[in-house]
Amino acid sequence: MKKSNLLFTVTASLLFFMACNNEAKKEQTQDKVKNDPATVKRKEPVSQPLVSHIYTADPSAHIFNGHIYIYPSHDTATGTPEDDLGSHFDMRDYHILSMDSVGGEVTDHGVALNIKDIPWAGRQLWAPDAAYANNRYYLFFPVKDKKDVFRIGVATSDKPEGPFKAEKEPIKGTYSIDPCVFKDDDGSFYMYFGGIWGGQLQRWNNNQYDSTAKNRKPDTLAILPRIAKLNNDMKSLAEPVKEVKLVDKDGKLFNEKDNNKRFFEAAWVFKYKGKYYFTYSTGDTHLICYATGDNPYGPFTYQGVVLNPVDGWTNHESIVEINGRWYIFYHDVQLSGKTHLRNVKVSELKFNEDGSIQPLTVYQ
Ligand code: FUB
Repeated sequence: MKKSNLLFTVTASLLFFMACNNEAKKEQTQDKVKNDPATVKRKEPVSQPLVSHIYTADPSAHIFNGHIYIYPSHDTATGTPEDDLGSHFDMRDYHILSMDSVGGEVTDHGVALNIKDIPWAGRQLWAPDAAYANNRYYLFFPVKDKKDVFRIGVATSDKPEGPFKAEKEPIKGTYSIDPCVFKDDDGSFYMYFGGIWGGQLQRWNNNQYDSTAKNRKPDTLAILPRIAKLNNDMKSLAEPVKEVKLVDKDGKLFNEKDNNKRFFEAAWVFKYKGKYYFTYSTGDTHLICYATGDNPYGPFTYQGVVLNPVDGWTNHESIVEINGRWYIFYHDVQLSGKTHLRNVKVSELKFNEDGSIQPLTVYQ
């Protein structure tokens, strides 16, 4: 090789090496910027809290008299220390919200029921639901009794927004949390309920209470949600409480370790094109999932995710049709950044032609 050619080759290689090195350095810097919390662009929520003057969670939405009524928990900063059983979710009353359309003005109707006015209640008014029957409105609510055992109570009103008057005793035979009262096309009402961990469902086997029962081990069958038909008085169960089977596509029950699919809490049931949709939260994996079945008792076959995790630990959904569109009501912690001070939101939900739900992510 001639001397001049050699010089050209060495210079070209050097320039090439320098260019590559610069590119690598640039990529490293870009990566650093991308991952630096100070420069990370915060994901923006696609929906805003429905109200911001109080904290609200666990929204159960219903259409009554042509208006949208939302029955949420009312989160409050009571100062109760946080623990694994959720003692910091120390709610003491309910406020009912209403609006005429999604995106419209939201009215807070004030205190609809106070824990002081529930004769048997101890502490922690958790996620409620409501129903209309017998020309009255029924508010179903979980609260710990004076022995610190969660039970489900009922209160009545002649108005959807209350005020509600609680019955003297919890509904006989009920336990745990998160009642969801579903009305079937034939007019029958069914109550779904249950929640594990702080919701105490692990303490109930064959409807018998065992205060010493612990959360299940990963390789054992997952605890199942519960159902019972309601009597016409809407204040009592028409039958013993049964388990609701939640199974995979092969008809197999989930194990506790299948915690991105197994039931944790927040049952909500609706009907779409003749099928029953059982939706629920997976709790520690923070998903809202759904399973479908052919009758209110199930079994329900797991289908997939409805709502991906939101900011905060818990989530709790209700899904309703409003003027031909479907909406999911849920909560996150946009206003406070604190697990137990949540705010309710609503987003549109889309179905595919085959009845499957398009999984929703509520940040962009
Ligand atoms: O709000 C208290 C509990 O947190 C509810 O009952 C659960 O569904 C979870 O959202």
